[in-house]
This record gives sequence, C-alpha cells and structure tokens, in this order.
Amino acid sequence: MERTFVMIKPDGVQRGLVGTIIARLEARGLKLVAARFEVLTEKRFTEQYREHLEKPFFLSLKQFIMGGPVFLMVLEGRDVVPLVRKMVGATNPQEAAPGTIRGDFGIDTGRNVIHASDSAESAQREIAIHFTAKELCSYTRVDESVIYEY
Ligand code: IDP
Ligand code: MG
Repeated sequence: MERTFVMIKPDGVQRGLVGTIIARLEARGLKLVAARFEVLTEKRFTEQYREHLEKPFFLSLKQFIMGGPVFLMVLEGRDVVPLVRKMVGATNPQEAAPGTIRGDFGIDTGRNVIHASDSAESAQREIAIHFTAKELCSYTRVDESVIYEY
C-alpha cells in the first residue's frame, strides 16, 4: 500500500467543500491515515511549495494558501498517488475533466481547491513536512477485503 498527501486549500474550506471532498476519497475506498485542520506556518508553506519558489505566482500562492485554514490529510491505498491525482484533475480547473474535484468545483488555476502529491517521492517528502511518524495511524478498514481483489 502507498500513501499520499492531500490538502484542501483555503478556497475549498471557505466554500464548505471539506466534507464533500473527504466523502469522495473515502467512498473510493481510500483509507484516512492522518488529518489536521490549521493555518500553515510560513516554514511549512515554503517547504511544501519549494519547487515554485522562483515562479511569478509564488507570492500570491503564499498569500492565498496562508490566508486561511487548510485541511491536511494522509491517505492510503493501492497506487494511491496516481489515483488521487486523477480524482483531483488538471492544475487548471478549466482543463480538468468533469467528475474530477477541480473539474467539478473550480474555475481558476489560483483557486483550484485541492493539492495532492504528484509522485511517490513527493508524497514521502510532503507527508514528512506536515506529520510526524507518530501521527500516522496504521489500521485495517473493515471493507478492505471487498475493495481489493487480492
Ligand atoms: P498541481 O497543484 O496540479 O501539482 P503545480 O504546477 O505543482 O500544480 O502548481 C502548484 C499550485 O500553484 C497549483 O495547484 C496552483 O494553486 C498554483 N499555481 C500553479 N500555476 C499557477 C499559475 O499560473 N497562476 C496561479 N497559481 C498557479
Ligand atoms: Mg504540484
């Protein structure tokens, strides 16, 4: 089983989409392993988005992401990293397919509702930015035997 990092951004929180988004992820069969609701510190924001440090949108991204509370999650499942990226949809919601979270709930790239790790390496890095090993809960979902074929 793999793990991935997901963050419902301040626009998703403000718009009351936290429950709807978690419901989609849970209904897919993904297991919640950790979660926290908070305003990101500057340190953790910068670590999270370090690849975009030189981008023209970095400052506005920072103001936006640190401008309100976010809902952080770690999810577990088979091939969960690519699976959640597919559920999230394209970065620009205009290009995100209907049925994806961004395709159903977003319009602008700078207000695209949700973040999800883009590779197993990013997932490992991002989980470690926001959660300690102790905060990650290992347990078996009672429906795992009917969600997975083997
Ligand atoms: P991703 O979230 O789909 O992985 P990235 O290219 O890694 O997309 O960009 C990270 C985040 O930075 C995006 O989700 C979006 O919030 C923001 N962002 C990316 N490109 C732009 C842009 O051109 N204008 C404004 N914000 C952007
Ligand atoms: Mg990215």
